[in-house]
Formats: sequence, C-alpha cells, structure tokens
Amino acid sequence: MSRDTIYSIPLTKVGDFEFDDDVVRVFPDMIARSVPGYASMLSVIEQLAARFVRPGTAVWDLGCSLGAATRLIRRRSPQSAVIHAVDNSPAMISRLKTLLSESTEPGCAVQVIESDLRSVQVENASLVVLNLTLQFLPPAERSAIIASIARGTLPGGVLLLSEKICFDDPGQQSLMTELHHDFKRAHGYSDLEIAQKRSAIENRLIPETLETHVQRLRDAGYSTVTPWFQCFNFASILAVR
Ligand code: GEK
Repeated sequence: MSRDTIYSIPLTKVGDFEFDDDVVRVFPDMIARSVPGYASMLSVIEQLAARFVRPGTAVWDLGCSLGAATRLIRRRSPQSAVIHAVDNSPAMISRLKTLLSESTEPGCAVQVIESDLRSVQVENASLVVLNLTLQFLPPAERSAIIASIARGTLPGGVLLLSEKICFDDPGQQSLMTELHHDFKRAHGYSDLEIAQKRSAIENRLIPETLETHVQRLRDAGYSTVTPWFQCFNFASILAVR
C-alpha cells in the first residue's frame, strides 16, 4: 500500500481537495490514518451485510471509492443479490474496476457505476451504505438525498451512515478537533500535513451535528435510528426502514 505524502511538502497555494489519481494511489493509507474507527466501520458493514442483505435485493454503496465496503459486502451477500457501487470520481472507479477484475473471491454481482450519487435512483435496497460520503454533498441537498434513499429501501432494509461530525458546544468542538489531530500525528502525519490537508478539505467536507443526522433520518421515515459508533469527531448511524 503506497504511503500518503501528498501534503508533506510546503505548498505555495493549497487547492481544493480532489479525488484524483494522486489520491487514489494512496487512498487506503490516507483513510486508515485519517479516520479514527474506519476499520470498525468496515467490519460492521460486513456484519450488517450478513444479517440484512436478502436474496434478489440490491445493495447500494454510494461514494464507494475503491470498494472497501463493496468487497466485504460481496462476501456476505446471497449470490442472487446485486451491489451497485457508485462514485463520481473517474480515478476511483477506474481503479475499483481493476481491483474487482483481479479478485478471485466468490460473491454476488457488482455493478460499478461512475456517477454523481444524486443521479442514481436507489431501489429494491436491503442495504445502503453512505460511508463518509454525505459529508461531501451540499447540506441543503442532504434531506432530499436521504428521503430518496429511504423511498428506495425495502421494509426492514437498512442505511449505514458514517460521517465526520461537528458539535454545537465550542469546547467540545475544539477538544474533538484536537484529539483528531493527535490521532493523525500518532499515525505519522506532521503538523504541516495536517494543516495543509485541513485547508484543502475545509470547503469540500461540511460536517453536521449527530443530532442533525439523526433527525433527518427520522424525518425521512426510518423507524429505528441508532448511532452505534463514535470516535472523536467521527460517527456512524444505523437506520432501519
Ligand atoms: C469507503 N465509502 O472506503 N457522488 C458520488 N460520489 C461522490 C460524490 C457524489 N456527489 N461526492 C463525493 N463522492 C468509502 C470512502 S470517501 C471518504 C468514501 C473520504 C465520493 C468521492 O469521489 C470519494 O470516493 C468518496 O465519495 C468519499 O468506505 O475520502 O473521506
């Protein structure tokens, strides 16, 4: 796995973060060293697939990147299920197609779709995964996106939503931000890398509070909405239709 050194040298101007070829090359290392609890999120997604994906239904992995979740779900799903793996980054999709074509693991069908997730119609879903993706969509559009996903989800189907979150309380916000930065330092990022990545991503990734996410899921018609994981300013919620 290639090591992420993208922000290790001083840049005269830090541009907005893009999911391009440079990021794709280091993505597994970048996300593992940047998101506290990423491995736990994936492991629970695999567990959910075993429980919730039913024969003949669809799984939607929206913002699938390199298919870390898709590849785990595939293992645990019935052969007659189909996974729709959606991402709007051509670089991510191209690499995912290569990874899947090289895989010899048995599993259900995977349809890889290069598209903005707002242009796909989720349907027949027993499991929908938004693992660290909604945070990149404009906040004003998030309720419509979640409502549309809920309409395409079968009764008893689930949505797994993981997000970077923020806090109303300024003390909590600054403590969680500092603890997240400590996490990144402990995983080998320098202060320069942390600062430059922060300015690259601040216009692209807009966190909301956990309460905002929970309320939106309830409003969309999910019957049970339960945060199941939080580490510092990252959280994951399970919502049952
Ligand atoms: C994982 N889920 O490894 N439509 C489709 N994809 C999008 C959109 C959009 N509008 N906006 C952003 N993306 C993955 C990790 S990464 C999280 C998800 C991160 C895609 C974007 O191209 C990228 O691949 C992904 O969402 C977010 O479990 O990098 O912090």
